[in-house]
Amino acid sequence: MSSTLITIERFLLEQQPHSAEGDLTTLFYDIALAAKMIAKQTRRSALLDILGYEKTTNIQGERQRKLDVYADEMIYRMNDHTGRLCAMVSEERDDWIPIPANYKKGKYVLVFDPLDGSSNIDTNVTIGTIFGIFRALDLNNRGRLEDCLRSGKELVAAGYIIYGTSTMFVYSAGQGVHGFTLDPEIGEFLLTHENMRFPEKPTYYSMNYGAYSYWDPGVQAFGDWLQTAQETPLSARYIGSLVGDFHRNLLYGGIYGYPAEKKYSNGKIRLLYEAGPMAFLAEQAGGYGSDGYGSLLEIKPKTIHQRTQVFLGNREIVQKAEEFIRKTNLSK
Ligand code: AHM
Ligand code: MG
Repeated sequence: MSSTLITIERFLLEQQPHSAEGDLTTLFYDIALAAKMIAKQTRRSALLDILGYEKTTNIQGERQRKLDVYADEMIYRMNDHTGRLCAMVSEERDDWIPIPANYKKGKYVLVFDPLDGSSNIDTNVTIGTIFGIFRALDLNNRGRLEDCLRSGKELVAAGYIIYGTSTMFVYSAGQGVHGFTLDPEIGEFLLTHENMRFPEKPTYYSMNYGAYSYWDPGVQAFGDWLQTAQETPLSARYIGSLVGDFHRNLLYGGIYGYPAEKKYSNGKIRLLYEAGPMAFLAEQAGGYGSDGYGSLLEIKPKTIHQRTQVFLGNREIVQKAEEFIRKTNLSK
């Protein structure tokens, strides 16, 4: 924990000059500003009668909540005209988003889930925003689908905003993971967690055991091992909010898993704008992200909303999941 007051802007400019050069820094400012607007609206959502469903359905076949739509709009509007991006992808929109022809285009691609874990909104439980930033493949183009369909290992930066008891902005530009907490009185994100690392000793496992009977046998064997075969048993914590579950496990050590199951035969989590950025952050914090067979960062999405099985957290435990899954496959 830092004892001096360092704003996110100052940190980027002074501590991370390599990532602070030009557009990337200002892109972070814009995302942080959108995050403040979303945080404000999230806190007041019940008062503003903003809860409940929109009439529209998103590409995932899920009814959109009003706050999802607001968050999507905020991030889009903060970034469409700045000249820093050439394309965006949002969980809430069917297609990739080009930059309007009347605006200058930039060299980065922003992919995001504006409000993840949104089934938690009505119950006042933690939700989050997830984002990833890629460099465009060809700077001469205004942005194309292929600039968006990228593997996690190509990420220049990634991060999340957690709307919990306080609002935090956690990001990595490839030089460690750093966390900033919003002081709502002054409206600034202040550095509170410099160089976050998974503690060596894990504390929690976070998977929905309600779906156990639908998991593959290898995942079931891993699930059993998590519950029984530990010297010091881990504790179960699952709130069904990837950002919240990941953040807690980053601070205390552990694993988050969303295995393939009956309803989501390829897993539920989206590769491009959820699993990829989280795996990037996990690796930057000394952990690992896997689809159960290998690194999530190696998988190139074929479609922007592609789903994947996911295991994220302390490297040894995630590798244990791979071990169980591999063993069961071989014995088939
Ligand atoms: P969403 O993108 O529709 O909000 O869904 C993603 C969320 C994750 O944050 C969370 O871990 C998972 O879905 C919870 O799903 P479930 O309720 O099936 O456990
Ligand atoms: Mg989501």
